[in-house]
Amino acid sequence: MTTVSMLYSVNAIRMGEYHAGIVAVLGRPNVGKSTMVNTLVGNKVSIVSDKAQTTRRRALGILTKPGYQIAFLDTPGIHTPSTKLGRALNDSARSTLDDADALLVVVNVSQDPREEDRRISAMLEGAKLGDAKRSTPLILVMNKMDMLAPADVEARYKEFTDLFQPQEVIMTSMTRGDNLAELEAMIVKHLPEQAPLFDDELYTDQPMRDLASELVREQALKRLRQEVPHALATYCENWEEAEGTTTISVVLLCETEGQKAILIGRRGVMLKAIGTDARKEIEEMIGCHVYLNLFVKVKSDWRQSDRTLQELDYTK
Ligand SMILES: Nc1nc2c(ncn2[C@@H]2O[C@H](COP(=O)(O)OP(=O)(O)O)[C@@H](O)[C@H]2O)c(=O)[nH]1
Ligand SMILES: [Mg+2]
Repeated sequence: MTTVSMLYSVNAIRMGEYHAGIVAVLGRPNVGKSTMVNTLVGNKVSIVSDKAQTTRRRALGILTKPGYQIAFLDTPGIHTPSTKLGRALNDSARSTLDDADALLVVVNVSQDPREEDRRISAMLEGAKLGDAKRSTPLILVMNKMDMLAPADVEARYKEFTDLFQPQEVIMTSMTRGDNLAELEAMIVKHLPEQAPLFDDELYTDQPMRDLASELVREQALKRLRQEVPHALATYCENWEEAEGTTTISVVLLCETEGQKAILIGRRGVMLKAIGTDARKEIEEMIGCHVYLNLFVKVKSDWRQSDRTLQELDYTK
């Protein structure tokens, strides 16, 4: 009895000062945006690879703690588009800004600011943001500190803060785990005082089918070189649950017969390896035995097809 009423009163006090909001995560490809969201949320919300254009849909990653809830909107990076897919990814990153309570701009400190960093800065200042939005707090996350020579810290700090004019700056290493708790506290400080926006059991807004097909793509990206990664899309075609086993069919869509041959590999070795590792990850995610079927399909120029981009949900 006593315990229950004590708990109740603690909650009641906290509710009054609960902080919650949506944080848009921006930055050019490969700087560590998805790694950051996954690490802070503690679950795989977005897949990670060393290839550009790995993140293709806006994904919400939700971190709920007793005093606060941070909903990260992980975006496809802003980059110079050469295909309709590229343009759709840019538009998706831009539209994220309107929904955000705070902006996190992630940069790779081991390199100086690039053209794509400047485009993001211009976009943040530019006409696309209404006056009201210009006051949205901006936190600059200088990531990959583990790769920066100490002698370059000062110069890099100046270059990036000059470019983005942030309210706050933090230097992190996602792979080493440096400054993650500090980053979390910094974000919370800028969130409005309000009740949680999402159920506390939810860590993402993505359907399980999409997460499963993304886990297949992640395993494929790990093993592919050059052209194929950009031409690869995955989608879940079927999902059936029966007696402790879930049967899932995922299609790997590519653009040429040559890419298909690479994806399948000699005597099917490549596809088998992708399937084995993806199945383990999916089993861990849904907590039951999985039977995973993979199919490779070819559709020439799907990245230029509005209809396919819509079907794949890459335009939202
Ligand atoms: N050395 C180093 N690598 C990192 C760090 N953060 C992320 N990475 C790596 O950078 C690559 C791109 O990461 P990802 O999160 O997919 O970047 P995104 O495109 O911005 O979402 C991956 O290979 C990550 O493992 C970091 O702090 N240090
Ligand atoms: Mg990403």
